Amino acid sequence: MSQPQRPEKVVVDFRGGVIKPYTRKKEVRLSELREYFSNVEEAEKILLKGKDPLIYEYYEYIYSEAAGNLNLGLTIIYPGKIGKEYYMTKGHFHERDAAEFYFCLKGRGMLLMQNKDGEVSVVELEPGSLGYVPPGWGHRTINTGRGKLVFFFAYPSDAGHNYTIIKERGFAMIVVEEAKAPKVVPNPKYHKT
Ligand code: M6P
Ligand code: ZN
Repeated sequence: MSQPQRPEKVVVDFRGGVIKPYTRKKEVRLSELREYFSNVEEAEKILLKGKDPLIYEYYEYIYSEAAGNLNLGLTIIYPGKIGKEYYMTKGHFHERDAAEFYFCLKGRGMLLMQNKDGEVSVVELEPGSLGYVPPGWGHRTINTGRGKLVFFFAYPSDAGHNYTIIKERGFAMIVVEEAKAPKVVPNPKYHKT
């Protein structure tokens, strides 16, 4: 029989934007994200100059991968744009019917969601707001502010991440700066099927 599981404590450092303890840290730089941005040429130009900016990083606390548990963590998206498009996460669907939430601690952003029929929904994030991703909705987070966007997340441990759908089709909408303000506009590169 497996060992009984023991409760644990995790602390969020509101100022530093890190959780303790964490079991995994991942940094995502432009080189890993180039084809996710609508202006790939602009991304290539930056990379050719020898720059590879850090777009986002996350700290995950994985207690156990076994069904019934929660994975939680903290994501920091840095401020910036590639062309007109704000820095953002790759975005993914869950493999199984599993929800997720994003609780914003710092900064300004948007949680962009899309279901398998291509229907889109946007939740604006500012400190104190919680974006709820229902099962079946792909999700991406975008930093539309001038400082870091920091949010806390939790999702079922057996949710699984599917990146292929977003990588191949993109999101129907993208978030760009227009007249100094964030605007959600149709993605010219979106493939519905
Ligand atoms: C949040 C969570 C993670 C996810 C990360 C980055 O922190 O949803 O599970 O990995 O965002 O998003 P992505 O994996 O789509 O780049
Ligand atoms: Zn997710």
